[in-house]
Amino acid sequence: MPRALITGITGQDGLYLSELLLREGYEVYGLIRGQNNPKADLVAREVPGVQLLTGDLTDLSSLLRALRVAQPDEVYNLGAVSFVAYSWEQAALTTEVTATGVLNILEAIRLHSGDDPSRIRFYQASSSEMFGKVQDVPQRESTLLWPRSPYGVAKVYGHYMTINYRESYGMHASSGILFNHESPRRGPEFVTRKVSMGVAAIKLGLRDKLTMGNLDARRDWGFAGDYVEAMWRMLQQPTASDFVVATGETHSVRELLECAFRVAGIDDWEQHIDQDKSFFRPAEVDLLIGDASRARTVLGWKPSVDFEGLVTMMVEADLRRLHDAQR
Ligand code: F7E
Repeated sequence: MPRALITGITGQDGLYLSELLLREGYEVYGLIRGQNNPKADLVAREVPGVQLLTGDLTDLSSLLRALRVAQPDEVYNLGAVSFVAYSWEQAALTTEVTATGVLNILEAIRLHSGDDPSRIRFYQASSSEMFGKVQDVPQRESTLLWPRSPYGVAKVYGHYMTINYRESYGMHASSGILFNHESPRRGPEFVTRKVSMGVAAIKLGLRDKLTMGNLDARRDWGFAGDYVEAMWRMLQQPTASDFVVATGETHSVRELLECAFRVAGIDDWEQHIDQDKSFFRPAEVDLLIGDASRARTVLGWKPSVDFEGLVTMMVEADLRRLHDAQR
């Protein structure tokens, strides 16, 4: 039975990846941080087969201990301070977890693996935020990185450290440059979920307005359930490498709003939108669109859910959830 250790188990990707690995017959361990973490219950409820270990990406010895208990064949590093807007407010913490945390887990794997650092396969959750002020359209693995937020800068560090450990120690370490990926499990601070929850509440008459930031930003949004499949496929390759994972379609936040309100059957959507400067970012990533042809060719991966399908899935899930809560 193969064994896997996942950091960031409580996030949407951790949950979807756990489901996939359990389906594939893995013994799955999840690293959870803090004392009495309230999200432990969520993991136990959603993916009861996962065994939780306590530890923190900023604490090397806790990572070594987790590796000793889990004895994994594969490690997926999904843990991060992942909300871009927040990264300006807590830049040092973001750096410690999202950048130095990658070094800690790579170093823990190297120390734990003794003579053969390639025996544990490693996945690093890199991000399209690294492209920032984009230098190519669409963005691919070779595009020059130009991050625009402390989060983006931290992810660039993790990305290059992963490549460096592969090249220095022969580790089977792959970096997935994942574009925005969403689902009904997405946290409410991210724009897609904020919109799906807000639109559902407006539809059910629970509120009238949704306050947004920059409506012109464009993102390549895919379904998280599809993207964890790409992560897993990367670690099944004979050699480690880096892959862009994206849909190849780009839409603005305005189009996201239009689509979400349309799914809910509301035409005069602009009347329900306010804008507030506090939701704008000090430096914006204006346009993201990924070229995932390498993932398609080498991993045989392609997305199964398009933009319209994704927005429909999220709005319908929030409508159902709110409707049930009212009963
Ligand atoms: O913002 C704009 C905002 O917070 C998307 C993370 O998973 O994907 C995510 O990062 C866009 C930005 O995601 C609001 O300015 C407008 O242009 O959903 P988001 P993100 O920053 O793209 C990447 C790949 C990651 O790696 C990250 O971890 O939407 N926007 N109005 C807004 N965004 C938010 N959150 N709230 C608004 O009211």
